[in-house]
Amino acid sequence: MAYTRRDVSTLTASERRRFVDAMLAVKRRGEYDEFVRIHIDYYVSDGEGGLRTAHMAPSFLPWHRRFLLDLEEALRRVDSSVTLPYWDWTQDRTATSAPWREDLLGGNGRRSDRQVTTGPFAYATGNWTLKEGVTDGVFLTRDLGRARDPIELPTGDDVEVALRDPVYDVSPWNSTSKEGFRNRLEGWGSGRGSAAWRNHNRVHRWVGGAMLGGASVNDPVFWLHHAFIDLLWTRWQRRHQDHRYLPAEPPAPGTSQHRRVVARHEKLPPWDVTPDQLEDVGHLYRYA
Ligand code: CU1
Ligand code: CU1
Repeated sequence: MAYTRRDVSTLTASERRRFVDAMLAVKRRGEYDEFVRIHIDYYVSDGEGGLRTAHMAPSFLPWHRRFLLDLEEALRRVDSSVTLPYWDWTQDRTATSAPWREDLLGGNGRRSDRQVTTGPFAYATGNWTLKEGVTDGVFLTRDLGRARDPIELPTGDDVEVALRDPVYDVSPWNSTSKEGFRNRLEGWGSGRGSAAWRNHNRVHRWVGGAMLGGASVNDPVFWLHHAFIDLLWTRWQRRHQDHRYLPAEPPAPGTSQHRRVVARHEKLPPWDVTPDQLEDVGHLYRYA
């Protein structure tokens, strides 16, 4: 039977504890750092050659959908009552909102070195030492709201701009795609400074610290953020039922995106699954 993913602000004290305990168990078993490693390995940008699957590409949404399912499966092997909560950052918008509770993800990083020193993922607990990263830092860092150069989380209106677009994605299927739901949600904009960071990208910026860059999985809020992104995809699908994942066919040989993006019926590495197979997951889970 399908299980339910809940808004993090509605979890009970015991649900929060079970989620945290399962995360710590997955970390202790060494599985968590494999997720960090996979995300780093698949952090390929437009400027690099080769196939892009996780970011700056149409498969941004199905890639993360499958990635979340793998982590959730690991959590549920520890405790079958656990599901991934989601963080609705259009509602929970401050550095003391639901995700940042002491008994959930802990709070902001301290001033001097941005080290997270509160909650279950603080370095001093000994339970959350970073092993995989793009830097050698061993402790989790956050800079909620970016103290030195403040930015705001995306609003409901910002999300609406993305949800309103009936077309899933458009050529050139990368970070420069000006239209389409995928990039409006992934959030590669044009222009300088923080205006260029929209929706999904802007949230990574707002959290700061470990959430910047390829090793963002080191902050457990990664999963809560991407669960909300995944929920928004289901809302878009419900609103535009005649529209589907694009491209339906691989870009033709000789065009710039040939072999650079995954079409609807092509395999989505590192899994043996296609975007088509990941469009309907209602038999696995639903959102409350
Ligand atoms: Cu990602
Ligand atoms: Cu992300």
